[in-house]
Amino acid sequence: MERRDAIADPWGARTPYGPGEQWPVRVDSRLADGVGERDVERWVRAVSLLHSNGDAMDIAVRDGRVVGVRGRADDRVNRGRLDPKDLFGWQAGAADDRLTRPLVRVNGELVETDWDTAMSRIAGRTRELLDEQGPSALGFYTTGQLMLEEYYTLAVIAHGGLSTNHLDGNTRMCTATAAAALKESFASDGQPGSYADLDHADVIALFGHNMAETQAVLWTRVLDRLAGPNPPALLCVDPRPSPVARAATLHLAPRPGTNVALMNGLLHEIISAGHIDRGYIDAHTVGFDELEKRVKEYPPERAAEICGVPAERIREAARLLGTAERLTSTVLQGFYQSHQATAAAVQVNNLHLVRGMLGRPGCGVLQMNGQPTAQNTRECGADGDLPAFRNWANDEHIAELARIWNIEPDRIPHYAPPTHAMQIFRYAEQGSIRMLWISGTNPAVSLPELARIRSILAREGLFVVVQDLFLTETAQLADVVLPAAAWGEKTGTCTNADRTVHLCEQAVEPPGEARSDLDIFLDFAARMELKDKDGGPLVHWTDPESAFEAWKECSRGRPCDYSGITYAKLRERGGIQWPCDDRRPDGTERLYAGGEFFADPGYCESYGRDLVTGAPVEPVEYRAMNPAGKAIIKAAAYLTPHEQTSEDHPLHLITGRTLYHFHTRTRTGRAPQLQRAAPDVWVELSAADAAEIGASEGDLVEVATPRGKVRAKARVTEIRDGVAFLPFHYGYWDEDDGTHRRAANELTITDWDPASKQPIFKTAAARVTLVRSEDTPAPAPTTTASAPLDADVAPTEGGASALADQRPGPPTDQPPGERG
Ligand SMILES: Nc1nc2c(c(=O)[nH]1)N[C@H]1C(S)=C(S)[C@@H](COP(=O)(O)OP(=O)(O)OC[C@H]3O[C@@H](n4cnc5c(=O)[nH]c(N)nc54)[C@H](O)[C@@H]3O)O[C@H]1N2
Ligand SMILES: Nc1nc2c(c(=O)[nH]1)N[C@H]1C(S)=C(S)[C@@H](COP(=O)(O)OP(=O)(O)OC[C@H]3O[C@@H](n4cnc5c(=O)[nH]c(N)nc54)[C@H](O)[C@@H]3O)O[C@H]1N2
Ligand SMILES: [Mo]
Repeated sequence: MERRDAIADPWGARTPYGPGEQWPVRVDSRLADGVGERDVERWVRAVSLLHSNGDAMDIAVRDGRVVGVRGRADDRVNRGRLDPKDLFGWQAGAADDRLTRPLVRVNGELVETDWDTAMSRIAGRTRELLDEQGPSALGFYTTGQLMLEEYYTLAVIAHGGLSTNHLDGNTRMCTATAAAALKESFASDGQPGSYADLDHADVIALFGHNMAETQAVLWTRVLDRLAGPNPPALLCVDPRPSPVARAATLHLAPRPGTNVALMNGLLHEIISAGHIDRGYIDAHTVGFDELEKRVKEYPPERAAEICGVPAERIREAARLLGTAERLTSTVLQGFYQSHQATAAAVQVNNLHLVRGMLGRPGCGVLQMNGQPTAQNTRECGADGDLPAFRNWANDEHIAELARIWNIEPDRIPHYAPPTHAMQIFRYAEQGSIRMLWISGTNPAVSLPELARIRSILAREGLFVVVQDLFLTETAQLADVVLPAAAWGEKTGTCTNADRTVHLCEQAVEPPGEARSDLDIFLDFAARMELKDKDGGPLVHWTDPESAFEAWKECSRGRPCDYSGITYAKLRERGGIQWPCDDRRPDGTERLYAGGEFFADPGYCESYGRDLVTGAPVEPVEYRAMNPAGKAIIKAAAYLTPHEQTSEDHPLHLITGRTLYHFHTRTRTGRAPQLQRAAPDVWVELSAADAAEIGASEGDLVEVATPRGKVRAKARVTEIRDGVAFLPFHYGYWDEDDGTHRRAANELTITDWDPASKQPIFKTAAARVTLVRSEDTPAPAPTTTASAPLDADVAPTEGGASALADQRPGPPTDQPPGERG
């Protein structure tokens, strides 16, 4: 057994392997100080909840408390590995400031109350609003961090019970573009590829995805391939010097917001060099001619000019992608959170379609998810879409759903596409949405343009319910706060970015009176007396397993078919990839083998949208364009970002993440090892841009956009000139000072991609000025994309409190009977 400082060495020891071999096992574990494996009373099956990778783990329990975690050697996703957030993040569950009782606002103050008072206040207000105005007064804003059973229950309540169209998730900020890009190209959500494609690929391309920091275990899989025989070539497209960029064979650092131009330049070269699969294109796709015509306008010199990348580098990248025999690509927020998000992500699908590289080992696209269960939000329809990838514009699909729920079809709103989150907040601002129920998300830190969000949440006349673990910035603005049970305190299923379904089981009791989100939604459904058309309860399940069984029926025959999965099977086998049914009892590694798609006009989830205006394509247009249900190649012209840099605001501001924190830090900020690794906000600047304002490492600067100002210490890095980067993890105030704001979203703009409606967190124009020189370095990690140029900055380390075990090789101490 080896120990490592998992803060200083987040990816751990290499276990090299070659193409087509199985990724070796390495079991990572971390127990509380003073606890040994012998002291653990029970290991309970779970899955990681601080990213979308879906790493399987066991929770160690002693005396009714969580005392540690261990990766599961037998699971297809991580083969035993855990990342630093998984190794230390569980400590937040036992934080002494967890919410333990409901709160209601009385004379302006939040005061403790009992469940009955809190829930009857919510049900009472709902009834009043339904009587006064009808369903359009009710909005629900949920998350990508609950469990499948919870989302499905919420979706049935909102769509089938209350008949409101105003239901969305924070997945709108996160992976709406993944869904939209898959719907554009394949007419349905559903990840084509599999993590196992990384075992086979000879070229791996990461588009706007800092996998090393955001799916750290998946990155160890890439590192292990790079360390093994016949390693793949790695292409990185990111303006920052991320660990991915440092490991890459080729790194392109485009100007933010120019991804479409870059992709068109790459496709121009690939098509003109004839690196395409004509047979595949003719047999399995529509739309190639338009793409060929469109990309003719983007010779490498033009793309180079727009993106600020040398034309020769674009040619090199095109050769790499064009001559790959097994290409695996991933796409994430560098593409998704910009003004042409869907158009850019679709070009990655096009790359795979023109090269015929789908549905075979090593030939996969991963339009990545971010949050642990964003996939379930989308499947269950808690993002406003209809459950099980049904098509809101297809009356047959509405009728089918109505049959499953035993209600009249007209109770399911489908007069227009579901209301997206940014529009829900707009309606709340205008006063037509009068109740907003927020679960598992902290919009007062994570939505764009916070000054506006604060004023909406504080509005007189908007009844705000917040369901969370902590009294977050958002909860502080609520009328009712409901204390939720956390990971480890409840049971349910979670599906990761490669369609792997895991069971995550309850290990300990929630603190105080906290309840699972499922129990809260079930209580609400009962109080509202939601009925089917025979007078029976609309929500007829009572616990996680019966909710899962109901969901299975809803998913039967659809692309995300769960009908062949049971809790017992998940306990026995670990992760299973959907679709899984009678015909495919072991699940499905890759979608679209043999060029079969879910795109038939009568079956598909979506007819697509216009990439420029976002207008939905009409059913008749779709039938005419794609009668045989092939994959759709959609071309796009590059459009300039909405907010341009200027003399006043000369820098491109991008925002994002660091390895050690998760989002608004409600959990990672309460894990001492993680908090110490990145204790406060910083801003990354290039040496030239820092010099321009007379700043150097650690100096205090102010970052300003037309929306607001933030103060942060400067970290000087190898970031592309002209670009500044702010992590968005830090809430309102500078903790030492209490006067200057520090949340990145004080600066971001209320604007979104027309097709996916995903907000633009990654292109704004900003001005950075020096506030004062300081002689301590920025509080930014040195192990990550924020690695300093200044060699004197002390390296990020966790020390004695951050040791974790790593055990290579097959596990000897995990007999099957012992597993959860
Ligand atoms: N440690 C950690 N891991 C996480 C999370 C977390 O908070 N912390 N959150 C999870 C969630 S919900 C998500 S959505 C994922 C997000 O995972 P990622 O998408 O990997 O993370 P980001 O930091 O948002 O953005 C990725 C990269 O996009 C680059 N970028 C910015 N603008 C552009 C551009 O115009 N073009 C290109 N090509 N690149 C650009 C940035 O420099 C950044 O390195 O991470 C998940 N995993
Ligand atoms: N500037 C900028 N802004 C961004 C992004 C960016 O890159 N830049 N990224 C966007 C993206 S991709 C995302 S995903 C969002 C994330 O933004 P948020 O969703 O707002 O971030 P979190 O901090 O994860 O908030 C989740 C909340 O749920 C609570 N919670 C955790 N588990 C449970 C549970 O089981 N039940 C309940 N009821 N509550 C629970 C947590 O305590 C926390 O308060 O931010 C978006 N905002
Ligand atoms: Mo996300």
